[in-house]
Formats: sequence, structure tokens, C-alpha cells
Amino acid sequence: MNERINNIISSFNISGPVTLVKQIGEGHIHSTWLVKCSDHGYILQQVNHFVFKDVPGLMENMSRLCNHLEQKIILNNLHWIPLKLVQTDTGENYLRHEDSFWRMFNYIPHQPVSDNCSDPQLVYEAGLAYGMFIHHLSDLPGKPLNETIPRFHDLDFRRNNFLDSLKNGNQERLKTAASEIEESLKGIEAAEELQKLIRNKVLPNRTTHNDTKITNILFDNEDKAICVIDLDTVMPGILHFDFGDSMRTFGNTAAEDEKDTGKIGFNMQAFKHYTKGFMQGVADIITKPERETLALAPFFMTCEQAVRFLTDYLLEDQYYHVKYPDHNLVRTRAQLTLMRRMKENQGEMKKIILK
Ligand code: GN1
Ligand code: MG
Repeated sequence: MNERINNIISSFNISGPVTLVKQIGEGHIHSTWLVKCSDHGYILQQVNHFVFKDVPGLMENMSRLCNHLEQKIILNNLHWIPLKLVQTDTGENYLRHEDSFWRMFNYIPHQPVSDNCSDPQLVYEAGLAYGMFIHHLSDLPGKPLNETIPRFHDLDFRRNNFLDSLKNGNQERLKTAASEIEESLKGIEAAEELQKLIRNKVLPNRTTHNDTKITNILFDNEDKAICVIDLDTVMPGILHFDFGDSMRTFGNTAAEDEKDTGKIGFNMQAFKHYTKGFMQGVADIITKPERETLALAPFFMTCEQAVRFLTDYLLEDQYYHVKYPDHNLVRTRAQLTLMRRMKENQGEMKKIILK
């Protein structure tokens, strides 16, 4: 493996001799390495092309996004650090090597944060960064971005896949997950209120990030957000996807795969701080219908995620990396618990958003 990785690294146009290569990352999709040179570094990623089937389309988006955001940073004098694609030595922005696809970015030094981090300043900064991200992409020139994963946050699509897995899934697992299946079906019904608005195109279409966990924001040592990363799923979407997915991750008092569901709660303080930042970031663009329905987003996104984890469990873990056999079921249970906690707080969430 090492020799293969070294060959791949040497196909990119990097400066300086490599001093360290280390596999890193908790991502469920790609495989990632840190490549260090003496005073700077790079991030090397093997793109999962089972998940992202159109790699050229994905990388075309990536390069447009990196360029546009870099322009925004320069024009607005932002304290963000631009994410840049490193070219291959033949001038491409990704490398095809046998049956695999690779890309490289500049490494941006940052402080480590946990995926359910609730530090008020970091959560506020994350809300502001994700809000500003949508704002800055509102004038992305050219055609709409490629849909890198079609119908990614379309709950009708997720429900249909789930219903298929109830027919074709592993028999043993279908039995084990009987109560989670029932609760997920009820969750989908409860999420219908927002899905109906989406289906009827009541909410404006925007360019959204679509995977807004806190670990997709890099922070400097002064607790300032300096970069939004993981741009793979940036594509047309609605504000709710980003707001909701953030609350699904850092509104959770426990980890996404917490086994002890008693530890899972919805953190209203984090909600407050995040909302303050996000609302500031989107202040110039948010519309009344968006604002009035935003409180439905955390439950909606958590329900979608529960259904995705459960579907994958029933289909024997084809999509998400798992660390043990029931990992996707444990993740499902955690999301279902979080959905209950969110429902209890929905009225309060709406009040805070409208304030
Ligand atoms: C995947 O690998 P990561 O953490 O960036 C997934 C997200 C899920 C998330 C759940 C392309 O993201 O949609 O919300 O796992 N990304 C893709 O943790 O499916
Ligand atoms: Mg991601």
C-alpha cells in the first residue's frame, strides 16, 4: 500500500520532499491521508466512486467552488483560508490511477473538534460560517452545479429506497430491527410537513453544502472559523438542509453512534448559538417562508439520516463504513432517539428562530 500511495503522491505537483504520510479521518465515505513536507502539508483523498459515480462532474464542481470562494475571500477580505486543489503533473485537478480516483488539497492547520462539540463560541462561528457559505455561493457564476448525488436530501427517494430494503433486505436484520423500522416509518410521516413544501417547491432553491457537521468547519487557535471543507455534496438545495444537518450533529449531546441512548439529548444552548450565527450569515437572503419553517429542519434531516442508516443496515452495510456488525443499527437508534428529543423542543426552536 505504501508504495502505491507514494507513487500517487508523486503524480501531484507538490513542493518539497515528503516527510510524513499518515492515514487520517473519520469520514464515512472517502479514505484520507495527511502528507507532510517540512513546513506545509497536503490532504490526499481517494474518492469513493461507488458513492460519487460521476467523478469528473464532482471535480468540476470542486474546482468551480474553490475558485469562487477564493475570489470571495480576496474581495471581501475574509479571515477564511482558501481550500485549493493541487494539480497533477499533467495539469489535471484529479488523478485516475487504474480503477481509482485521487485528489489533493492544501492542508490547513486547525484545532481538532469533536463531532458533537458544543462550545458556544465554536458553535456560533460554525453557524455564521455555514450561513455565509450559502450567502457567498448565491452568485456563483455559470450553470448550476452538477448534482453529485442525485436526490441526496429527497425524503421521497430515501423512503422508496427504505421500502425496497424492507422487501430485499437481510431477513435476520429485518427481524432484529422491527421496532426501529416501525419508528422510522412514523418519522417519515411526521417529516411530511416539510417534505410537502419541498415537493411543491414553496422554498427557494439555493446552492447549499448539504453535509454541515461541525467537523466540516476548520477553526484556528483563536476559535475563528477559517474554512468550510468537504465540498463534495455542495449542489442545489434549500437552506433547511444545512441548518437541519448541523443541528442533527452538533445539537446532539452525544456521538452520532452513541450506544447508550440515555446520553442522547437535544442541546438547546447549542441550537441558540448556532441559530444566532447562521441567521447573521443568511440575513441578506433569507425569505419569510424559509424563516417560518426552519424549525422543521432538524427533525427532517435527522429522520432522513435514520432512514439512510437503517436502509444500509438492512442491505448489509454497502454504503457507510462500519466498525462492527450492528454499527448502522446503533446509528439508527441514536438518530431515532434524537428525533424524539427534537420534537419535544420544536416549539421553543421556532420561537428562537423568529426572535
Ligand atoms: C457521510 O463521510 P461524511 O461524514 O462526510 C454522508 C452524509 C451523512 C454522514 C453521516 C456523501 O458524510 O450525508 O450525513 O456520513 N455523506 C455522503 O455521518 O453520503
Ligand atoms: Mg461528507
